[in-house]
Amino acid sequence: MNPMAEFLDLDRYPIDQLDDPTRAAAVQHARDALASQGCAVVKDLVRPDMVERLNSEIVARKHTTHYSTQLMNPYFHTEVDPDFPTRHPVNTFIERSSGFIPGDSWEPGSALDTLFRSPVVAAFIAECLDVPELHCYADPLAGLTANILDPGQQFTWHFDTNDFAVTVLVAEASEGGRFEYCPSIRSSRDEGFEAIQVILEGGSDGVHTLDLRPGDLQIFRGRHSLHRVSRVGVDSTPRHAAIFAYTERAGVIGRVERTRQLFGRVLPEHLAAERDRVRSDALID
Ligand SMILES: O=C(O)CCC(=O)C(=O)O
Ligand SMILES: [Fe+2]
Repeated sequence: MNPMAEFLDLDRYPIDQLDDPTRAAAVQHARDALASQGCAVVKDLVRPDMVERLNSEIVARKHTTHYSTQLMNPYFHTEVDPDFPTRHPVNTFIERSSGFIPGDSWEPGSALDTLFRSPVVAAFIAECLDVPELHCYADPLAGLTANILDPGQQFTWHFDTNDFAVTVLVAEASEGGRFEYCPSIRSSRDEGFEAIQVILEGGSDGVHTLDLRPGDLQIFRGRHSLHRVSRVGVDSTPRHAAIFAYTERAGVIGRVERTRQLFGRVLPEHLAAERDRVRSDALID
């Protein structure tokens, strides 16, 4: 039996059986959703008892969460840029008040780390994204994280630096804490500032709200799709999401500035990687 059987509903999604037509159908379903929405959800992939276990692991490490409350623009910047008008996405700052449990909080052998490092899971996600192979993001802090939104917190509108993110919702908020996104609001050739500003000022045209439940796996292309997690109600239960970061190339590591912002510290690996960095596009960040 595949060791992942304890973690995943392999009856419904036999992702360990490369030739199984049910697996092929799940891949096709995800590819279609990614092509049309930039977002795919594999419903109930993680078994309910495993979701409970993952949540206990998160709760046990919650004291290591790095919370940062700041006003930021969609590019994670916090300072006014005088080269842009006042009413412009670059100069529109909204509260982000969530936190991350960092990668070095999970010891090898923990359930969350095992799921993240499962070759069966990575190969399935690679196929869904139609890329030859995926490697676990080598960043020691940002590779495997849990995004924590406690009552009253929100993760405002932003773009991800990575081309895609993989999320498993582990505990949902009883009020608020919904994942909302605007597919392809910018592209590598067009910043889409006007449309972005409309959303930042409260517009809802083109905003999708995801029906995400604990145990669902979400694959999201967040480089071009503005997205947020809406405010968790003050009387709500907290929202916990495991975030698995993968890269197409092996050995990729995060930026120093962003790492400090998200985790409050950097490791020597980050400083070394900063020296020989190659960017894939020219978008602001
Ligand atoms: O918690 C989530 O569902 C995703 C949060 C997010 O957008 C991010 O961490 O970049
Ligand atoms: Fe994001």
